[in-house]
Amino acid sequence: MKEISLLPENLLRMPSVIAVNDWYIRSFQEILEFEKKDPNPETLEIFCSELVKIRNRHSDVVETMAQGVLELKESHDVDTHTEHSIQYFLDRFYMSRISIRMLINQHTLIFGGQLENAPGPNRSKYIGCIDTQCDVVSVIRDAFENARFLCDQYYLASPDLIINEAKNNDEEDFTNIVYVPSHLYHMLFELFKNSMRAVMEYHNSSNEFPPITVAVSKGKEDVCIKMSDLGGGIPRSTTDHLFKYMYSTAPQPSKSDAHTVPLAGYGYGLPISRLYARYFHGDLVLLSCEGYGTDAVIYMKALSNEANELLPIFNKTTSKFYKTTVQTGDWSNQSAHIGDRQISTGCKKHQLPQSAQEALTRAL
Ligand code: P4A
Repeated sequence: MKEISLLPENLLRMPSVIAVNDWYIRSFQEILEFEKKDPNPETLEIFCSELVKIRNRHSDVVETMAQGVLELKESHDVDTHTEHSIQYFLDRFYMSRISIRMLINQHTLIFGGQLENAPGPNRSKYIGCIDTQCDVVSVIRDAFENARFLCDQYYLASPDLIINEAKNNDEEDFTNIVYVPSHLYHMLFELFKNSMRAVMEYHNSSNEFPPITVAVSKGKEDVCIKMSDLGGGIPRSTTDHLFKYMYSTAPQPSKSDAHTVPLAGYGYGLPISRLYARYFHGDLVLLSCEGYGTDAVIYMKALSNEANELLPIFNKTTSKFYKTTVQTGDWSNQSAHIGDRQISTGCKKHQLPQSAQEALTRAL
């Protein structure tokens, strides 16, 4: 909530942003009520139901913030610094939201009165929403089938799926990991929709569609899921934009249109999917070859003890970020709009500006 107040003023005045801010104020007040209460069973039960109420109140935060950004775009010229602040803010804001909702889910599942969590022979493999034996391959199939359903509806055809399990040693169920299946599903569903859309549109004049290939591997450090399509790829200059909130903000298809554009890339699918991956110290990267196809890789920590949550913290550095102006470039291609290629994952003091880093990587 303190960070919301640091947002650019013109964004803070947008009706949707005011609405979101009000939800947080109300929920914070409701939670504070419990600070003074005696934690008897009755209070704990009310606490659970208050949490459910709060979860529901905040269920449309992502869409509503997107609406706020849209309102800003339509009423103002957005400069690079504002765009930068918005990217920085939304990454941190949505990451906090992922974390808070995870906590609420854990609490309501574990203390919500269900008996499934009882110990004993019927003990579930779940701890709250954490699956201690999350079967990666079945989540892949599930996400594929659901994306395929939308694809068939819209394009009347769809590519097949090929899964390669890259088993290097005798480990039996190496694709079972400790994970939150809904997070993995969210990322995979998003990537399948993108790949299907690219494949269907690139091959629209033929009636054969090359399959989407998914490789699953496990090393010492990571479990990797690589999704490859032959959908023609995207220009290198566009790849970064797909993770930008400002760039991805387009009017939402109306509810009645939603069924006609099921694979449309509206909304914040990719940036939020990458946050899900990063939340447990993994990552999501895109690598595209224009004229050929796109690879997307989801990295997840192979060891669950390395997969603790990654959270934004609010301190003096945070507010400095919103105040400082965008750095001037020191490369020949950056004289004018330097901010264009900068990504806002933080502002570590001794780091090169990201744009310079990327340019350097490219030059090498
Ligand atoms: N080619 N490759 C991709 C897209 C195109 C692609 C694409 C035209 C662009 C935007 C979009 C959906 C697809 C892909 C896989 C990906 C991402 C992009 O994971 O084949 O909607 C935003």
